[in-house]
Amino acid sequence: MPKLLHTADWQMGRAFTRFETEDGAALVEARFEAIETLARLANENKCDAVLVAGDVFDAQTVSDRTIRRVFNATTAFPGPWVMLPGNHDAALAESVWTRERRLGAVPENVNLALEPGVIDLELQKLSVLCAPLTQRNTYEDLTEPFNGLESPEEFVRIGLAHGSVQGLLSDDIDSTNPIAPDRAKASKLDYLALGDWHGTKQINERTWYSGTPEPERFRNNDAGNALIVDVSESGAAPAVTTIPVGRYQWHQWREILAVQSDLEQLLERLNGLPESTVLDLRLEGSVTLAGVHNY
Ligand SMILES: [Mn+2]
Repeated sequence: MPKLLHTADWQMGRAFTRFETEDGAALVEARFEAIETLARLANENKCDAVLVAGDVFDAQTVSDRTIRRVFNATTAFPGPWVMLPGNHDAALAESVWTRERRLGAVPENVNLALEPGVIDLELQKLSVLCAPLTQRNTYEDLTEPFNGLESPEEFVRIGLAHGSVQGLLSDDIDSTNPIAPDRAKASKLDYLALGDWHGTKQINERTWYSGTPEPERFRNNDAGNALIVDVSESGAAPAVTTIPVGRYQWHQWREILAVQSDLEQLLERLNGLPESTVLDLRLEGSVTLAGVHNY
C-alpha cells in the first residue's frame, strides 16, 4: 500500500530582491522551513517516498551553501526521495546536480533522476518513471517514452515529470515542455506527479500538479500545499489529500476608496491579516483626511 508525498517547484536559491533585505531573508528562510515541514509530514503520514517534480533549485548557479542546506533540510525523512530536474535546474552536462555530487552533498536516500528511465524502489514496491529535463526547454513530450517503459507487475507505477499539460492550463499554446493530458492512462500509470504549475491543480483522476509548498508570487492560485497520495494497490484509483504547508500567504489587493467608510473597512481588513502575510496593496480614489476639514 504505497503512500507518497508529492511536491515540486521549491525554487531554492531564489532571492526576493524587490523586498527590504530583512523581509526578503525571511521569505528565503521560509522556503528552507518548508522542506523541513515536508520531511516531517512524510514521517507523520508514514509515506514510503517523497517525489519532487522538478525545479528544486531556482538556478544552476545557486550557492554551495544553499545546496548543502537543501539536503540538510531533507534529513528528517530517512525514506527514499526522488528529485527530478526541471527547467530551472535542468540536468545539463554540467549542472547544479553535478556540483552537488562533487560537493558530496547528496545523502544516500536521495535519488537524483538525472536521466530518463525507471527508478525502482524495491523495498517500497514502487517504480518511478522519470522524465527529467536535460535542457531548459524542449518541444517534445518527454513523458511519451513512459508508454514503452517496463516495470515489475506488482509494483505501483508512478510517473514524475515537469512541464505544461497541453490544452488545460491557460496560455499554453505552443508552450515548451509539453505533456499529453492523457499520459497517465496511455502509460498505465497509477499516478502522474507533475511540477511547473505553482498552484495545486488536479488534471484528472491520476494526474496532479502539487504546486510549490511555499508561495513566492502574488499570482499563484492555490499555492502552499503538498499532496499525500495513497495508492492502495497497482491499478487502484489514488486517494489524494491536499495538505497546506506554506507559511506566508500572498495577497494582491486593488482597492478603490470613495467614501470615508471605505478607508475604515480597509484598515479593519488590514488589521485582520495574520502576521505571515505578504501584501501588495494599490489604492485608487480619494477620501477626506478624517478630522482635518472641520474649520
Ligand atoms: Mn518550472
